[in-house]
Amino acid sequence: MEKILDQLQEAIENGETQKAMNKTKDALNMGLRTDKIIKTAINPAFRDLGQKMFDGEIYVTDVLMASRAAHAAMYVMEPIISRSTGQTKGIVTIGTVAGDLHDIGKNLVIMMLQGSGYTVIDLGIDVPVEDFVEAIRTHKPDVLALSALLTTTLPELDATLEALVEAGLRSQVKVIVGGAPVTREYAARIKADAYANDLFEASEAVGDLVKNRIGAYAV
Ligand code: B1M
Repeated sequence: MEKILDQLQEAIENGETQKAMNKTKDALNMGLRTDKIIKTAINPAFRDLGQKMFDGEIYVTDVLMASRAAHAAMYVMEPIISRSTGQTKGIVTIGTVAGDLHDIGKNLVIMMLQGSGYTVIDLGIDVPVEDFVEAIRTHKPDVLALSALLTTTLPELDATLEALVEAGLRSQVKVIVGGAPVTREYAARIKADAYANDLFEASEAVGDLVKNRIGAYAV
């Protein structure tokens, strides 16, 4: 069982899209759960890639190829993760902050939220503060979910929360923040309502926020 996940991880790291899709299908056919596939093959692939990129062993183009292979694996799992429940549990507007092009983690969070029954409005990547503010006015979501993957784009989380206060919208929406460099302490400092470390925590935290509960992920 573990061998298939090693092979999937390797296929993603090598940017082998077709192989990544086939291995994901094989893993599902063997009865492996999507959360196990994500945690044991996809996440470690990006941990390795990140280290190799940091060490200068690979280039951005290699990471892009790997991203494509990971997207393909996610595409195979999407119908299982995003099984619609028919009725929406709440509306979540999500985006990656300005200056940041990373969206693999955000897209996993979206899949998880959709699979858990939320309506998700995805603003995409590199989203300016003003667009988040406008989206709150237009869509009136229950939750605003902000993703940041670079230490240099972390301040955009703070800037977005401040802009919501300035626009008089802060009390109308709960805000959850996440992404590799984000910590619970940082989330508390910028007065976000919740922080989540991964897609599973994000889904539980959004559940708490929508029900207006102070849950385990409140900051
Ligand atoms: Co980028 N990159 N990258 N990169 N990249 C990192 C983040 C980095 C850590 C790599 C490294 O140096 N070791 C580093 C950041 C260093 C830092 O800031 N401290 C880095 C850098 C430096 C850069 C560039 C500057 C490189 C360059 O050009 N010289 C550049 C910046 C571009 C930009 O954004 N302006 C860049 C570019 C890219 C690519 C475009 C090539 C590609 C992104 C492709 C894409 O996303 N479509 C890329 C990738 C893939 C990575 C790594 C290798 C992998 C990120 C990833 O997708 N992980 C990454 C290294 C690493 O993370 N180990 C790296 C897998 C994903 C499932 O995890 O995104 O963490 P993650 O999401 C998780 C959680 O964080 C959480 O849940 C997700 C699922 O469990 N989560 C949330 C995420 N958002 C959430 C929101 C929530 C809750 C939870 O609520 C709202």
